[in-house]
Amino acid sequence: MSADISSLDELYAAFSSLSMEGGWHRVQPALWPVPRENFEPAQWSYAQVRPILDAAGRLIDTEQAERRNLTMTNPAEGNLYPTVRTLVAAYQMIKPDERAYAHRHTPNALRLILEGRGTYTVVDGIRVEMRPGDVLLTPNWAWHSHENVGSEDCYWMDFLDVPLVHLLEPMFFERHPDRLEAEVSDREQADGVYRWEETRRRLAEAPSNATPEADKSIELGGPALPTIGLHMQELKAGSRSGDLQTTANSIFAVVKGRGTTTVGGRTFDWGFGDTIAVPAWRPYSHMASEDAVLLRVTDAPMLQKLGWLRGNFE
Ligand code: GTQ
Ligand code: FE2
Repeated sequence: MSADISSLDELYAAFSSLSMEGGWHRVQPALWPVPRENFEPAQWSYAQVRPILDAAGRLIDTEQAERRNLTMTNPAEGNLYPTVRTLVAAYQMIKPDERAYAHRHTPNALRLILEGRGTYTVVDGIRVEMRPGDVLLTPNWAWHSHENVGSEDCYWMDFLDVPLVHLLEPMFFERHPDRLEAEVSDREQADGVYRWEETRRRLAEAPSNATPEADKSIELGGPALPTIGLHMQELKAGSRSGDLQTTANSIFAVVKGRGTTTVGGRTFDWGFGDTIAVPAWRPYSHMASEDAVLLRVTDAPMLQKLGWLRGNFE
């Protein structure tokens, strides 16, 4: 058989017929010198999204929608889902007397509450009120449901490592057989609950200028989830971060204040509730025009464990 191959054309035809490719013959190289710009810097404005969530609230009830969430799709050409390579962010809203029934999935999730009181999330039988500024974790395979027993619409942001699970394949998902967990107990504090009051207190006590990322930065958890790191970062009015670059993929959520982020040559003005996608290796910096707090959501813990975390900070 090999004796029949006497030209390059025959050689290429021979390995191509076996679903093989010559390393020297690839159309796209398999290795390149520095991270590619596969995802785009992007921003979502909460002021634009909120009325759309309200419209969804009128048109879609929680019986039809398991979750009334709007995911933020990175505008990179051909992309259908991720916000950055490994993470997806979404806005979610729930109205008084609505319930989002219990389910569990292998993707890890967390929520940052934006507005509304009287809404609770139940995570593995522990019921916790969700209040503005709180960050609440829903780890891999934990049952979770949400219920609004108050009188205000509740708005929050979700962050999940679903795109990472898509890449690695270990996806499992199931709805609770009884729709809701039977045994539920109320808690003010629990594992995976980072209250805004505690965050504020920790930021007030944190040292200034310990990182080029912000005036002050504290980590929630250590890390919060095996795949996701969380940092609350404070920039005082008029201050600017360093010029930052990292292999970690990041999503920033605006907890407080106003400012500007420059990412890969794009500049985004932001305010309360906005989201900024900072894909891997894109140079970025923040500037605050008012006292500001950003939540940085990243895949840094995973890159760190694997020896792939590089950059000019941390
Ligand atoms: O609230 O359980 O935005 O499972 C995406 C998937 C929220 C949730 C999302 C989810 C949830
Ligand atoms: Fe979920």
